[in-house]
Amino acid sequence: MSRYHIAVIAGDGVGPEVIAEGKKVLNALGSPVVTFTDFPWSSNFYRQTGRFIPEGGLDEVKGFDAIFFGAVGDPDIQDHVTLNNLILPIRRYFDQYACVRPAYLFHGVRSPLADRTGGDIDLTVIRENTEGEYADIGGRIYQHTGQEVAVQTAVFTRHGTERIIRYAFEEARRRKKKNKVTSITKSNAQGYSMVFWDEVFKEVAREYPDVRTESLLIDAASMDFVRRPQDFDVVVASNLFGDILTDLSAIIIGSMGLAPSANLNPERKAPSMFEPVHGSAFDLIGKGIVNPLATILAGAMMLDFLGEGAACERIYRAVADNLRETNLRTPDIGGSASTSQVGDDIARRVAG
Ligand code: GGG
Repeated sequence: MSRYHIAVIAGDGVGPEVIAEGKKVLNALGSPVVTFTDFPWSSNFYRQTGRFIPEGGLDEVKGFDAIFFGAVGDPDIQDHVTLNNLILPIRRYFDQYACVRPAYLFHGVRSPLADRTGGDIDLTVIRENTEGEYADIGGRIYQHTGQEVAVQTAVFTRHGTERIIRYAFEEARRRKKKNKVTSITKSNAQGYSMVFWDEVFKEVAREYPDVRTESLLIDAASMDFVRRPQDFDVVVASNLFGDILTDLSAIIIGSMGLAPSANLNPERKAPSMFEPVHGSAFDLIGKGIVNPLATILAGAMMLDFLGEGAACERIYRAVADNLRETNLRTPDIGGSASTSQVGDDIARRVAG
């Protein structure tokens, strides 16, 4: 029987609440056996120790099969501090360059878009996860004077751009759905980096003559996610554009609480990390009503990546059945159930 050792970083805000339900569902599987080791890395840990991740912490996590992550963000700490000291270093250290964010409109969930029903939206955004606009390069001078200057540099390497675009084409083949990749840039205004991205996209596309392609500007793509979401299959975008588009893809399938995310090191030289797309949601902390399904689905993605396709399928089916058959759901998708009631229902279905 397979046994997987998972490093758990519940993090901030509602992170511990959703992670508890994610673990509950993974434990309910029985097989494969998933064991958890909790790491307290978070904004509270930073307040206590002065660090988000202790010295040598990442090397400690390196030996695990995967990382299960909750959320990051704290009302009293600037967001760029939490991000740049917790989640971004993990993505970079383990070269988790492919951020995979599927968006599926489940039967029984209401999309805010008119006339869209279950299955109408089924796309996945592949977000470049280690460079682009999130490269921590820049500076400020003459702060708090009239001459103040701030510079932030986006980094697009051939290595990084080629590999994420290639990953997107492979994903289109793997999904066997519309067999299409849409590339997102802003190359009409960003004449260096994004024109470069467009060129690499065309080059890599030649290796995949069986896959249809489309290139859109981010502004047009945002409009089209609302106007014609059914036309998208795999969408590949830079770090920033992928981040923004996946809030949009989450809300058109009904809720941020339904959107899982995988930060993959596809070569498996280091652990990959699985988390909900949503953040720490300060307004929901401690109320017991945060939707755990994004985290539960992230757990399913984790099993799939570990080679446990059947276990992944059991969790997906349990979520789909819950949403189609019951109103046992949290308030963000029109129910009145608590976080743990939803987790209990999914766990019961998974245990079969
Ligand atoms: N669970 C994901 C999370 O906590 N996200 C907070 C956030 O703002 N993340 C930015 C990012 O994903 O790059």
